[in-house]
Amino acid sequence: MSSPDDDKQEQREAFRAPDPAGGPLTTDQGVIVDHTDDSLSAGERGPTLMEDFHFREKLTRFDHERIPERVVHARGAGAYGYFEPYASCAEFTRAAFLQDPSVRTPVFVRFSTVQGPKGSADTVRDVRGFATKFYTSEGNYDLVGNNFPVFFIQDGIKFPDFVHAVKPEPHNDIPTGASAHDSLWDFVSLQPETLHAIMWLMSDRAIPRSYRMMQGFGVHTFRFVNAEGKGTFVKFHWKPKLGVHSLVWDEAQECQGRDPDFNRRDLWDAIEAGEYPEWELGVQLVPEEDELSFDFDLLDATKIIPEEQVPVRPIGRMVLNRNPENFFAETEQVAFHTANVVPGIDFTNDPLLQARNFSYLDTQLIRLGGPNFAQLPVNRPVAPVRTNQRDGYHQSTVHRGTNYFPNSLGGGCPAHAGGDPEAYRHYAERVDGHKIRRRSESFKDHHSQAALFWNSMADWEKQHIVEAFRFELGKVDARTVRARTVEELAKVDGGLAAAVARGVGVPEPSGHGAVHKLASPALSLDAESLRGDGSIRTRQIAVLVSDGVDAEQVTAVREALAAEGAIVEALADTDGTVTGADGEKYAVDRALPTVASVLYDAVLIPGGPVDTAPVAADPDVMRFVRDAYRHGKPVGALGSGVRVVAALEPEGLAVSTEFHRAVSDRGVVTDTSPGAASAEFIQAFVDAVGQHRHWNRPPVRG
Ligand code: HDD
Repeated sequence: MSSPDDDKQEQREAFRAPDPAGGPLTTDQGVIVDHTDDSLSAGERGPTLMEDFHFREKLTRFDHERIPERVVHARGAGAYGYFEPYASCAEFTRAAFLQDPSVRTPVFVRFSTVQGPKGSADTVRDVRGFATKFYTSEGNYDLVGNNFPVFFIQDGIKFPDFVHAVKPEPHNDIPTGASAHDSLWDFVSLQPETLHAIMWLMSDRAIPRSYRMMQGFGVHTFRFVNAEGKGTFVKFHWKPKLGVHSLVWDEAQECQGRDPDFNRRDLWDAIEAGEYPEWELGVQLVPEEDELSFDFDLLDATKIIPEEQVPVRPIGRMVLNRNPENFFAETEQVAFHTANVVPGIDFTNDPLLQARNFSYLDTQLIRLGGPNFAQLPVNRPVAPVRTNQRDGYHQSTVHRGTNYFPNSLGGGCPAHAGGDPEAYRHYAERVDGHKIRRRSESFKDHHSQAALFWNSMADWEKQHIVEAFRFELGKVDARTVRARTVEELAKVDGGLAAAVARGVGVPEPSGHGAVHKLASPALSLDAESLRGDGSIRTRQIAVLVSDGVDAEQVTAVREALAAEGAIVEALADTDGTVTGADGEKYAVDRALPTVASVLYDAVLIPGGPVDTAPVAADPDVMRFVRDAYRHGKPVGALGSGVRVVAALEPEGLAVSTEFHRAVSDRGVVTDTSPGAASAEFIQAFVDAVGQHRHWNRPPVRG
């Protein structure tokens, strides 16, 4: 029996363009072209001729290469992979792809930022999209989620308002990819339902280290339906195997210049290197009878169900193992739609979800230029498609036979499934009520879960949140907007509001205490469950080398770190080689001026018998180490390399130069012994890298 995964592979082969090496260049009509560098002209210096069909076709095709970018989530990166369930979920859902652990369902995932255009930088402060298309045997299922579990508004009719507010200001199209401007904060300060998601936006969750290291959430409460027609409310969670890790704001901003493609490159490189990212799919299940037993409304997408209240139950895993072959054909043309569901998965009356069920199809029609986008290879289901839908722009299927139902001329086909248990049947929810344009009372508490998020943060996370608010509001020109936002924050937490007020020069609110007591420790990046397996696989480690370096030591350390799965690069003033202490040439991977500390997860300064004073004096090296330290990254130093780190002590960097012993202090791992690195040093450095960042350091100057 072939699995949907095999079917998708086969389909892909069928849609691949002919091998460019298989013959000469042709026109779109298949006519062989002998020359494509000069247009057809009347004489050597004469005008171009209209009859040059190759010229006209080439230019026309070029002029029409762009399609409208997505109105939101324009900037993205995607990859293929597969999903497999751990066990049958038949008790809750009849969805075929959640039944059999031996069946792999192919997927395509697109990660994205929201605000910025297609060419904007990756490491902006923003929500990240996490959209998954499952090509199941029963049709395509799209789980179109984000890396935050809550959204900014409760009803989709507000979406254009919210998006207009966060997008660049209409008069000057500023800022690109950023929320730090007047209109967003004006909206936020007047629309307190945004506050919970805003807390997430101000936290480090909004600047992920890697798409491979972020959680995903379906956000809405959906409904599972089993074969007996019994419904169960469900919230979806993706948890990355590598743990959840973030950048710091200063670093994220510098990354925007040093490598605007930081996140998409990271995803691409990891998959190319065979380091396939993996997520566990978990579900929070709520029996229908418990619908009204929470102190918030399950239909309100600005609320989470704390994990402590309803645990997340792991049900399967997803692995991304193949990069697209063509960005436009696949990542750009992929069309997600929340209403793409399969039997066993259904909607709830969440008004945000209901609006999305309209908006996604509508947006694809304009973006992909017509109704036939499901025929594009990346969107094409592996399940057979038989419809009476016909014609339209870009129709690429040659239909035969009748195109209406009922018919007798076509033998009554395609026939209704009738009582076929495989057919999709909407959950028979009982609904009755008056037509009203009014928000339910149960949606009216906007502050207690914003406070829950704040209360759940570690001290260092709270500090980052305060700094983020100060940065964002500090960029807002209208003082009234700053003040009104602080007033709203005072309803979340008095201490937070006061700290923000002090930073942005508006009056501190009177109350300074906690307003709400709720907390969910599982939300902190310090939570054990978000730390991953502690492995250092795919962490980028810079080794700063120079002439006189102990090359033997470097080679051994590199091998030890590579054995743990880290990616180690030797950096020096210039590319090429340095001359080791033994007189041998040692290869350099990159020249320091082409990179920066922000592109690495950790730095190591090896030793050498020569005096390292000249290295310490190198401003590039000092900046590299200082930045790594400031950003909480592990810093390792061996032998005389310790002196480089110690040179930064006057600026506030804490370093132990204890003699001839591996010492690990707040992620600074040193050993002044000359020669080979000890096993203790390697272990301490690996542990420090495995922790990702070290927040308990004194601040450095400079
Ligand atoms: Fe949306 C794209 C996620 C609310 C309307 N959305 C889009 C994408 C993601 C999300 C990940 C990009 C998909 C891709 O990679 O192609 N959106 C969300 C989440 C929401 C949400 C998690 C709240 C829980 N969205 C939302 C609302 C509306 C939209 C309330 C409109 C009523 N979203 C769209 C859209 C987009 C879109 C305009 C733009 C491009 C596209 O759909 O294909 O239709």
